[in-house]
Amino acid sequence: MKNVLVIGATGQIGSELTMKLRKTYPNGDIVAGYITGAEPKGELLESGPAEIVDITNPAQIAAAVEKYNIDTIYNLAAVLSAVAEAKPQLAWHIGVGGLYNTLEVAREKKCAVFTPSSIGSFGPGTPKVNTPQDTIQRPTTIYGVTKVTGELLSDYYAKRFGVDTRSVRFPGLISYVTPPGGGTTDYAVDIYYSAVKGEKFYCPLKPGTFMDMMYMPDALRAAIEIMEADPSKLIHRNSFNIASMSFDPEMIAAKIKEHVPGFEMEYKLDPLRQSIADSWPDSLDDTCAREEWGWRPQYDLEAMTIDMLDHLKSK
Ligand code: AKB
Repeated sequence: MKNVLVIGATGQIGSELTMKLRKTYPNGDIVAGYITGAEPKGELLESGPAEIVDITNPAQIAAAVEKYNIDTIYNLAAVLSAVAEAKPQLAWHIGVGGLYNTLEVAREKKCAVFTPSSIGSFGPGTPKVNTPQDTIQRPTTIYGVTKVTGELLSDYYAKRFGVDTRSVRFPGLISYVTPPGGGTTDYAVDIYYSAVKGEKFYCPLKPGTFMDMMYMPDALRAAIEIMEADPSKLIHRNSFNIASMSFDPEMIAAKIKEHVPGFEMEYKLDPLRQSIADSWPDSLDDTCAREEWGWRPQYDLEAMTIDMLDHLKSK
């Protein structure tokens, strides 16, 4: 990996991944692809090149790939699960149409492509606990439908055209840098902001709603390590289960209370988010990622909570 295009570089994952890629590959061009209205700012803008790359516009993707002699594309454009239910056509247009545009450019220009899948690619028929790598994927959300389609399309381009597509199924991602927008797992980010501001947190999900979650530094490392993995060891491609922690609202609230004793949480259910969360697994089995490319998480709930609270307090 030398010259990288990050599509969606100003989003929740992109803003941090672009910076990490720039530090990891200081001799390459790491291009921040953004859309009008979501321009890069500060360090992200100043530390490397940036181009307007709307994933629904194949000419813009191709122009950036050509201009910077790109060899790897990180496709991070997505409409998250809860917003996707309100805008299913847009979710498909970006999630599947955008991926198709990216894969076609990658086929012509011989780029590798990373497109994250999600725990949302599973559905109510999937085994809920320790969800295996290869299992039933019949999601009931449009977000999940786009993710399963993305996994299949990416595998197809690898098999049919030799495009080096690889990816992971991200759990809910937790970070103190760029807030997420419109996801089902977002409560696990918002809760830290409320705790640090000294506000009561109103939880949109009910007790006992378990989902896999991951601290952003682990997620960024996974995204780079899978693209650096020895291809001869990979049995799977799109997409690998990865996991680091699974908790419900009670557990994260109790952990925060250990560090912020006055913290309070009340339940104020959001039926849409609850129904989405109920259709997703409680925890994934990531044995294949561990065996095929050495995946190991570094943060558990305790380590993440300490780091999140420290950073948000100084923010
Ligand atoms: C969402 O909640 O939509 C995302 C995801 C789990 O993919 N964070």
